[in-house]
Amino acid sequence: MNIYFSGSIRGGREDAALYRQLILELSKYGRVLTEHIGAEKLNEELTDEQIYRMDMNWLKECDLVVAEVTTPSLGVGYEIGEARAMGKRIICLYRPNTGRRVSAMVSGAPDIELYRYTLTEDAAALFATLLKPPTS
Ligand code: 6IA
Repeated sequence: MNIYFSGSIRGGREDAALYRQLILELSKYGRVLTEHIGAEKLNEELTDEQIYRMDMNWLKECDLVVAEVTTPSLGVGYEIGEARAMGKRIICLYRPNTGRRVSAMVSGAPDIELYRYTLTEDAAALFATLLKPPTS
């Protein structure tokens, strides 16, 4: 299973370490195509056009999108919208204890799975109930 992990980059990197942990957990269930979202340092060599093309191709290839939506990001919202139009399964994760409120365009969408959590361990337990590990 190819997993597209989506998380804020220019929207703010406050949660980068958390993204790293979530990506590590998700890699138990499939190949995470976007491991760089959790990277401490981002590759600044690509042009915006290259980034867009690369990400849209990965989005087409993926079987599942997992988006951490606590830090609001235009790019994450855009990817969720595109993935929804492609008919992909979308799991959104959100931490209400940060005091932020998730956009109604995510929480109100009937075909987006939205889960609230606090700790990485909670998200890990959630993945265990929602996703199946690869059989071989
Ligand atoms: O609007 P944002 O930048 O917060 O959007 C974040 C989302 O857009 C992520 O889920 C990524 O999939 C995608 N994205 C945005 N920027 C990049 C990037 N490099 N590399 C890969 N995916 C990206 C940005 C480096 C830049 C600071 C030069």
